[in-house]
Amino acid sequence: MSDDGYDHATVERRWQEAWDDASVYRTPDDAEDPTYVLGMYPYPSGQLHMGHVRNYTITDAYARYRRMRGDEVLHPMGWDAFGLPAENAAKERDSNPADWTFDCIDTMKGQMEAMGFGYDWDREIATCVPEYYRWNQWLFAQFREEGLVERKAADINWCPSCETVLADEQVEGDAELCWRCDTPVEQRELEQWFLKITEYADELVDDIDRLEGWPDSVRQMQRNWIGRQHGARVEFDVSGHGPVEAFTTRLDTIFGATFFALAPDHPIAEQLAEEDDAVREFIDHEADPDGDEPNGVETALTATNPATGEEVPVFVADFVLSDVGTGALMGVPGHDDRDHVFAEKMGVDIDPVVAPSEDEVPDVSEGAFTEDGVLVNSGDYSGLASEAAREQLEADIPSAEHHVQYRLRDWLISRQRYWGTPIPVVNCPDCGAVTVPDDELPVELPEFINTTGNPLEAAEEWQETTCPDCGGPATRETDTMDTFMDSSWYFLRYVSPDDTDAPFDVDRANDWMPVDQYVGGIEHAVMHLLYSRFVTKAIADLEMLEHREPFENLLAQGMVQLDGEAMSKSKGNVVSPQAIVEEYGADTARLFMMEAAQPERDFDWSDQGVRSTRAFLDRLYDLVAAFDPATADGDDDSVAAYVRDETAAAAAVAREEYESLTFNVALREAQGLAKTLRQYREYADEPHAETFERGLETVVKLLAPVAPHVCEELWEELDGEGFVVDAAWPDAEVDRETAEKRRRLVENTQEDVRDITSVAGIENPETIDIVVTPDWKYRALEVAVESDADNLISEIMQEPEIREQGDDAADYGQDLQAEREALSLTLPPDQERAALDRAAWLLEREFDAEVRVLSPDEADESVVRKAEPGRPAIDIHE
Ligand code: ANZ
Ligand code: ZN
Repeated sequence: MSDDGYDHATVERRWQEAWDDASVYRTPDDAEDPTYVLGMYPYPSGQLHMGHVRNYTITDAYARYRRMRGDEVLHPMGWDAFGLPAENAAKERDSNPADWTFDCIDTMKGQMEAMGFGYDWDREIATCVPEYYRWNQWLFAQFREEGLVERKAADINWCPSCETVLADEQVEGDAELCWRCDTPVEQRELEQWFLKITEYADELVDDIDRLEGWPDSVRQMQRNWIGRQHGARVEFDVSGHGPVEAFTTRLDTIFGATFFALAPDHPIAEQLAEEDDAVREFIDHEADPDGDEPNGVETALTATNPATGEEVPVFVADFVLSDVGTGALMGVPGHDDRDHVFAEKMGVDIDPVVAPSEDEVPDVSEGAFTEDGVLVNSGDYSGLASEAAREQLEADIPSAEHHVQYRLRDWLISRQRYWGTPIPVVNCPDCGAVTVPDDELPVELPEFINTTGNPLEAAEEWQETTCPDCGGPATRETDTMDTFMDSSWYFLRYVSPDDTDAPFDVDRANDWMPVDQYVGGIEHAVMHLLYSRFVTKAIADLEMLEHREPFENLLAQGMVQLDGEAMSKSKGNVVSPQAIVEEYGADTARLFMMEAAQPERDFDWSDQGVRSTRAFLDRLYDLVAAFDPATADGDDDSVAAYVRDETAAAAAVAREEYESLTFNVALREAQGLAKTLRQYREYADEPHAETFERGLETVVKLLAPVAPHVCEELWEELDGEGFVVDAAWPDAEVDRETAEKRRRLVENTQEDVRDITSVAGIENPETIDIVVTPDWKYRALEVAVESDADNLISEIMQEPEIREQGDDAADYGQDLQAEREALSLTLPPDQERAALDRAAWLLEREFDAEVRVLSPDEADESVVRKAEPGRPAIDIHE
């Protein structure tokens, strides 16, 4: 027995080894349908940071909870091991990316083990080994066969410093800087490989509706990224050039189309630039597609508005984007904000053609009216509602055609880097780009060459090969794949990580997928999740998977901050998990994080908070260590009954909260119960052995998913069977609502006693009488809650037992009527009485007074009169 807590280093090491020896976290291949809990795998940067620790504690706690609920659980971990930082680090150190990466993995794996995360390490994967990336290549080949791969010249974002192509999301801010090195990004044209994610655009948007286990914010971000718009394509006749198509979502405004505008790289604009110096000058020097202000230049051309027959001016304008729609638009300054700004600048007519209502034509001289409404100044169409007008105009204008447009672009997967999956293609002078056949996969990376630019370009020997089709000399493709490819299906690989015949075992994947609970950072809300959804669907269409969505439930965890700012190396406000684990132990770090906030919320790191979490664990340890069931011979009295009630309530509430991953609330229950048990021991000297033991067991079980090591130690101390991580969740035959009513009753009563003693200036109360409500009042409340009559009083008075109370009943009826909106049923009087009886010791302890819980017939009428359901009358004597 001790009372200075526990030695975390010894305890944590001990149980990590014991779990390991017993292979506690292994998921057998023949598991039927394990609950699949997954944290987004990390990039092996070398150090686990607090964001990782939080992410993985969430999944770990949930996985452990599910295990205690009796589920088989799949909880794997792996490494997103390809990527630029390894290549850069290798260059700096003149080593190679593989060594650097595996060193980082070693370190981080050690740190994860020190945190006590319960992974099935037998299923560990690393994407940078040929055994993994060959399946990227295999999938690429399958997709190419299916027509989902395309090679085309494309304008790409090029970072001159990293000498690589960047995806749009790797270009940051208005200044367009490289996400890694902050160098301004340039545009270049290169032959690139694409995956045609746009073929799945409709399904990707439509299925978002079914992702009910995802946060709304993420669903909305996915919708916006895909950006599906319904509209029409319509032709304007451009002088000397013939019909030119424009895309519009607002065909209803066409009578107000007072100009026409072309993107600077529209073919007609490029042609004009040859003849017109002003256009040339604008395109070469003035156009700024990212600027806030729309700029443009008027051309000598005119366009015929097909609705009005009028000729309108044609501009080349930088706010018209070449890769949106057709690269041309009809300008409607009366109803589009940007067009309005542009028209004012260029002196173009601004006409209202849509109005809030027929007799309320808006003044659009100062700003556009952008909402739908009723058409005005629109010939035969005036008077139609916008929606109807769009349909009608689409039918009537010969060149108009319904068109659905997307913001989503095909996925550019080419990277001109070394440390990624080689794209399995051979370029043959005769046969073109030939896919490497299955039996020649994997195409392995050659030795790393330290050079500027793409090391694969320098690997000449590696490049030299023969064409799989004609056998003639050919060269290997030197592009590697975007690492988002690796992560777009890794969750399937965990199902059969050592499979040498296929990327994953099809039957098992059908049984085990989808991931039941996915957890990761909000920074992946768009790309990673969208690519994973796409690849899952594409794989399903290869008839390899029956599931079309990979992640059933998604939690985007909040950030760990310091003084309100995200922890980051560059800000120098990083708290190292390792230091915390050394000083306080992994359990403390885990528990502090989970109790500090709901997982979705950001929260501030607090040393004070960490210390008090550790102090709690020490007190709990001491409480358990000091308990000896052999000498505890307290009575099974009302106090014991109270403790049992609270034990059951805590288990029931915590269960619900674990279910919804609101660990902070669940943990509050465990801590509250621990406090109750401490108070019980102080109050009773010797507690009732069984009750106390059951209480301690429950606290330990409720904490075990979050603080597993110390709970394992305490479980052993309590002579629990096996590991606590395998123990069954305490079953609690109470419903939460009843438990909460009881708690509210007790708390309100405590509150009332405190108020009365302080208001009446009672310093040393001798007796506290608590008088429970008479039955008839409870009956009246029941009637009132159920009734929808206007007059509650007459409704209540229909009950004989109430009516016979006379004026008292009428008074109470009035009270009920007044509080009508807030009425809810309390515990029935017999339960109320029992609950108060059991809780009396809390008041006794607090006020050092005798506490009596009385029924109405045991008390003075004047006191009874004040008692109401849920609010007993209180009578204090000094
Ligand atoms: C006429 C019109 C009238 C439009 C109106 C809008 C409002 P949003 O604005 O996001 O809904 N557009 C078409 N092609 C474009 C291009 N290549 N570059 C830039 N803008 C282009 O997107 C749809 C609108 O974007 C289209 O509908 C078109 O302007 C503009 F009161 O046509 B609209
Ligand atoms: Zn060939």
